[in-house]
This record gives sequence, structure tokens and C-alpha cells, in this order.
Amino acid sequence: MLIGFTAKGQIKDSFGRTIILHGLNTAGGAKHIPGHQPWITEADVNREYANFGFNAVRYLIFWGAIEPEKDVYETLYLQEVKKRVEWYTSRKMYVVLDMHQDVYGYGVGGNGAPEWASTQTKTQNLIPDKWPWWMQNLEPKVKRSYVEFFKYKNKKDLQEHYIKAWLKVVDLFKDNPYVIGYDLMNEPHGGKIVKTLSGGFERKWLGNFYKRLIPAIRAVDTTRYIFFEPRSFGVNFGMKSHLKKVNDVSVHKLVYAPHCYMKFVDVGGDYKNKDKRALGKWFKRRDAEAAKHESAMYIGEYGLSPSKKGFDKYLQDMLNMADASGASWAYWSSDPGGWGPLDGNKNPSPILYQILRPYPWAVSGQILSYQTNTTTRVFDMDFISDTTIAENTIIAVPKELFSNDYKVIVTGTTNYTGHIDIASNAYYLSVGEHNIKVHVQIYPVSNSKNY
Ligand code: IDC
Repeated sequence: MLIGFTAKGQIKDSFGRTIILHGLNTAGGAKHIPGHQPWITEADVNREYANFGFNAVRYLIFWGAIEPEKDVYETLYLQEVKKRVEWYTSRKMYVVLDMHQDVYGYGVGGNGAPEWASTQTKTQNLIPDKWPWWMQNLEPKVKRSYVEFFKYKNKKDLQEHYIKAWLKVVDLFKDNPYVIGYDLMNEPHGGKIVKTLSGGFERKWLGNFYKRLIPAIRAVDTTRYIFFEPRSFGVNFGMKSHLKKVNDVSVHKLVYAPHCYMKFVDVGGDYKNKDKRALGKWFKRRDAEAAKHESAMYIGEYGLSPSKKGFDKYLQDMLNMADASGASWAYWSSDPGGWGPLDGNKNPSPILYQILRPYPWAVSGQILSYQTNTTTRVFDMDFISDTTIAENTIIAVPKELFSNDYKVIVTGTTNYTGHIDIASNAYYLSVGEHNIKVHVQIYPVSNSKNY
């Protein structure tokens, strides 16, 4: 049994299949450029689908781009987002819309909140630029902006406008079944460090913020999943979250969407055994929290530089643990170069070959377990069939790794049909027997150059 697969801890598609999301964040580069759209073209999206076998994207949007002036909504921006979102959804890829922010917003040197949403403006620079960017959260003006936003009491209009900005987005996507969910706010941060670390921020301010935002979305959309995050500071490293159980209203479609950035990724050192132990702890805590929230888990961000020694081992351990938890994920980020799976010329970087692996794209039944042997590249999955779901089970088998040259062995039943679908990078399986344990094994048969 998968660690994270409690009764409610699964993401289902409109046919009732259980789905696991694998994909990229698109894109960091959109934060500070005019228009705020990512680097990607439709051909790049198609490559993610047809070559890499990704079935999802975490697509960044910004409150500051939606409502750049108070009460003025940028419909052109939203139309441009819609156009790009449809590049994915027309291919039946799932889109998670991420209302992104780092360092609060544009008024204080960050991204996300519009300038007008800070009474503070950045006039001093106390934190050196050479420090990791998130240390800018220690700037007094940034701290005060977060406090004004989350405290709510004295500046209610900030959250009210944030909610209204979300409703503009919801309005545009609520009828698109492949827009799987809304990630309410990227990496919420409480401003005050002690309040943040001691749990007060999550228990009160963040929890209350979700209690306002979730019902507002549910009043117009009861179909999408709502993805919510714990605080980022400390939790990204593996500390525990203090968020009280988050509740949905009228439906129960919640996804817990923490980020995973081990300390070694940002500060010093290569990947070592102690980091693997810390990673194990990160998963143990997140699994328990997802269970508490009765939510599936989606690791909305993880990533690192391929110049880190042990980056490959880290990614293997990370994704093995994600498979054991049944967690979905989005790699940070698709931006070419740097940490990206593509280099500056859009050629595969060493990251790509570590994050591609087969996975259950959509399963007609109950997934019991799935894993990849990172040495042999053999994939195994067990599930219990459900013939009341007419759609095929789909297993992604990335072409970039397998060159469509692989064998599939299905055991547990002889009553099935299966075929390799080259266009979608996947194996399609239809089982005729209900409620039976089926085992699927996929293994490469050629000496493909890519692994
Ligand atoms: C990073 C970008 C980097 C940029 C920085 C600040 O990769 O180029 O300078 O944001 O805007 C997060 C954030 C995500 C970060 C990412 C990597 O959600 O926006 O992107 N990260 O540092 N949290 C932890 C790490």
C-alpha cells in the first residue's frame, strides 16, 4: 500500500481514475518580465508531452499581473495565460495554476503582489544581494508587508483583492476539465520570524486566510482540486508544519502541496548520507501532514543545480521516496539552463535523465504500489482493477528514455488488452476482470543511449 494513499488522499480525474502528476514548473523567468508569460512555445509544450512523457505543469501566475492597479483587471494577461494553458490541456495534460510570490511582491523587490498592495516601498537594501534570494524576506519592509497582508485586521482589502484576483482566474478555467487545480499561494511566509517558526503564523493567519479563500472559490467551482501549501520557511528543509487541518466546503478535493528543498541545495556541500536521512524525515513529516489534511500530496517544487556533486543520487532518492508515497510532483523549473532539464540551447541537461521515469498517469482502480529500479530502469506496479471505469489505465513511459523500445508484462489476469501509444508516450491497458490484483512490469529492451 502506498504511504500516502488514504481513502481521501488521492487525485481522481473526471472518469474516476486515480492520477499521478509528473511535470515541470513553468516558469521562473515570467516573474519580472513585461507580460509575465513563460519562455515556452507550443512546440516546447508538445515536447514535454510527446518526448518526456510529462502529464502536468505547474503554471505560474501573478496577482500583480492580474490586478496591476487596484480594481483594474488585466484581461489581456488572463487571455494570454488561457492561450498557453490550452497548449497543455488540448493535449490532455493537467494544469495546476500557481499564484506565485517570492519576497511578497513587486513593491518591495519581490514578485507576486502588485506594487499598490504594499504600503512599504523598498528604499534600503539591508540584505546583501549575494545571499540566497529568500534572505530578502528579512528586509523590514518585506516583513511588514507580509504582516499587513496576513494579519488581515487592519488591511482587509488586501486579502479581499487577492481573493477577487483568484475568482477572475477561476471564472476563466472552471469549465476546463484538464485544469486540475488551483495552488492558492506559493510559499506563504509570515513576515515575523519567531511567529513563523513557532507555528503561530500557520495556526492563525495562514489557516484563517485559507478559511476565507477556499469557500470563495467553492462558491463558483466545486470541481477543481484546491492545492494548499504549508509555510515555506523551515518546512521546505523538513521541519514540521503547524497548519491545523484544512477543510474544504461542500466537496472534499484538497491537495497538500509542500516544497522540498534540502539545506544542502542552497547552502554548502554535496549530497551526503545525512542529507538522505533528512530527506527521509521530510517525507515522513509530509506524509503524516497530508494524512491529517486528508489530502493527496503534490510536491510543488524541488530542484537543484546539476553541478552539485551527488545531484543524480539525490534525484533518484527523492523520486523513489515520492513513488513510495504516491506523491505527485513538479520539478523547479523548466527554465532552460541552470537547474533546468534543458540547457541554454534547449538540449537535454543531465537533470532530465534523472527526473524521467515511468509512472501511473491514470489508473482505473486502486494503485497499491509502483517503483522504478534506478539501475535497471525496470518499472513495477500493482493495482486492483475497477471495470466500472470504462477508460484505459495509462502508464507513462518516456520516449526520451525508452525510445518506444520496451516490453510490458501483465500478470494477475489474462483478461486484458494493452498497447503502446507512441503519440502520447504511454502504455494503455484495459483489464476485463473486476477487483483483481494486476501486476505490470515495464522494462527496456534496447541499449538506448539515454540511460
Ligand atoms: C527562484 C529562481 C531564481 C530567482 C528567485 C527569486 O530560480 O532565479 O532569483 O526564485 O525570485 C522557491 C520559490 C521559487 C524559487 C525556487 C528556487 O518558490 O520561486 O525560484 N525556490 O530558488 N522556494 C525555494 C526555492
